[in-house]
Amino acid sequence: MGYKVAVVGATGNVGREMLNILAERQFPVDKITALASRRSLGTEVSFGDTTLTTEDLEQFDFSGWDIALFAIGSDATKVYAPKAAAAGCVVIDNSSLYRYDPDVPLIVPECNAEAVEGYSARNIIANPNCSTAQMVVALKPLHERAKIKRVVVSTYQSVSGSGKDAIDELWNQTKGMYVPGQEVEPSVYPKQIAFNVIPHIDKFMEDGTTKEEWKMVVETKKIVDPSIKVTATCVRVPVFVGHSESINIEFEEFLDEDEARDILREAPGILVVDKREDGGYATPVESVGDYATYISRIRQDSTIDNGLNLWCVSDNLRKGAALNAVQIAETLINRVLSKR
Ligand code: 11C
Repeated sequence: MGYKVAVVGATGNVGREMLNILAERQFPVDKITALASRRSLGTEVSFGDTTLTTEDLEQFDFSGWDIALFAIGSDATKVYAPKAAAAGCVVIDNSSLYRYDPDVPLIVPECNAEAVEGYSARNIIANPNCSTAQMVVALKPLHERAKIKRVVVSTYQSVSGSGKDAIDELWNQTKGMYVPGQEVEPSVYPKQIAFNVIPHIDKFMEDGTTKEEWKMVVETKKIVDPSIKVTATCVRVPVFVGHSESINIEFEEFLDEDEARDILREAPGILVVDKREDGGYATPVESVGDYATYISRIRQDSTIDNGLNLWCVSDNLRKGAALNAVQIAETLINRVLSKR
């Protein structure tokens, strides 16, 4: 049996990846539509070997549609997600709008697939922030073995996390460095991103952290365990696609680095690349276009009793957004819709 699936925001970076991944994974689709704002109306997007012409989101009637994958900003989501949900279509939302709503499950299927059953309270399921998604895939299997007390994470996040204009800004600013008169002033970012790093993602909170850092704290608690303490520093780096994270973990119990490596090798969604030699680790360039979250540099932290360090890399447009959303849709089908 197939399903009627709408991709909302189909012309954006994440929307296009959603269509690619639905096709790649042979998602059971009976009918598919690509929806976009008036501005992008009529744009053609690929779905496997076929081409879809975008339809007008504003006019669209979601009645009779099973699943809508939303990849638009929070403001537009606030208007259209409740419309879709009220029409009986389950919304899987990539924005941050509903993530912290207690009636909306926030899901990374490798960690808390069972939470999908809570979808019916609002007919909405939330997809986490990209930097959280890849981290919790690594934390969950380790937490099950040795109970995590505290995580200290620093991120190295690619510009694709800020959308197409940011990709253009990095590209044009980099080229402009070498061409007199073609220098590109910062516009998407508050400082130069080419050949630089910026310790600031999303808006500042009152306590001096940023919203991106806050999201990593709150979302990890909701997805894995509210008892885990997380402190984060989120940094933008001049990389097009692929977020990296340096993660320091303190456990309740001792966990040997070799055992941790074995646990992660067996864990769903993870590929361990961890040879202690030149190039024996993953970098964001290698993660592009992949489903896996790569884990490298697994090692004991000898400054505390029960500590480990690791390096975590993933394609932020895939596991951090589109892939996770499609995996949620698959989980919804397997655990709920197919049983009706
Ligand atoms: C970034 N993590 O890299 C952000 C993008 O809450 O879904 C995704 C923001 C979000 O800028």
